[in-house]
Amino acid sequence: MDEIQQYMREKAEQVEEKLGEYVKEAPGVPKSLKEAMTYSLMAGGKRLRPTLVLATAEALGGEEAKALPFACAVEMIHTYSLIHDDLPSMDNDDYRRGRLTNHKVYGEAMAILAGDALLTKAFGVMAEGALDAGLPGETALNLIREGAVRAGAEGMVGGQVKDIQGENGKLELEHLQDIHRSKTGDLITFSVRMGALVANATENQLITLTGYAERLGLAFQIQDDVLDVVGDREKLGKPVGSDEEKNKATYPALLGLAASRDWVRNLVEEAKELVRSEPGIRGARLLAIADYLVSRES
Ligand code: GRG
Repeated sequence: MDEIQQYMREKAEQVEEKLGEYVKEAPGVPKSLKEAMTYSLMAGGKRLRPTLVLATAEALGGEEAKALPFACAVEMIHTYSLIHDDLPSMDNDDYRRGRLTNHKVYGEAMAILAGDALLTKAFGVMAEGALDAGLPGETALNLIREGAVRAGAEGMVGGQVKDIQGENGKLELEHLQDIHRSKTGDLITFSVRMGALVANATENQLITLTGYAERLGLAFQIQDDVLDVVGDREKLGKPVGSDEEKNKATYPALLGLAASRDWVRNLVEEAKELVRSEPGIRGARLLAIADYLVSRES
């Protein structure tokens, strides 16, 4: 395992330990709800978003302990979005992170409520984290407000709505990018910005790191589409350029596989160049995470 994978595993373990504490020490929570929340929260996953919070804070010399609650909060928001995305009324998926989806185990009502509870908890955790870290009141409020915008109707939820409305048809590139900017990009950008804000980033550093995160978010999504197409071809034996492949709203369907891969590489190079060019960022880990995104297989 190379250094960055080792680093990501370590960060994932740290986050998981803290997440476990958050759900365990929850007095007054019905046992069944706690179980459903814990089931999805502790189901593994890459923990990319929390790792970005921690790596960004670290790159600016921030204290990891202060960033950890924010890392956990974004993973709670992400997990809620996955639980709801899998519901029968949305993607109707049976498996997620290698195990049965939340609603398959606990029923639809409990899955909806577990997602609701995780989303709400995330905002409590951010507020608590800001108090414990002694963040200036204005910084804390701005951060929490940004979370509401990026996770909500103007961000991830809005992106999901646009995605649902655009389903079953080929979209223009601009439209596809617009969906992903909010559906997946906003939470990734928020992760990096939280790490930066907790570590007292300067205005210029914040702008630069936002640019890094936006490129990373798009690269992540394109790469996800590429992996999907390659997986369908290799594992399911679907033919290259099948109608099904061409009619999906994905980057490979619009641009072809080679051009999609080139785009990912270019975005990652741009993201890395931004980090390298900004004074005061010790960004080796951020560069390595960007590289990992291009090389990841799942
Ligand atoms: C239901 C409000 C609401 C929003 C859902 C994020 C999302 C929005 C849906 C997930 C569906 C999906 C496959 C989106 C593409 C982005 C993506 C690859 C998400 C999965 O994130 P990973 O790969 O998952 O980081 P792990 O399991 O590793 O955390």
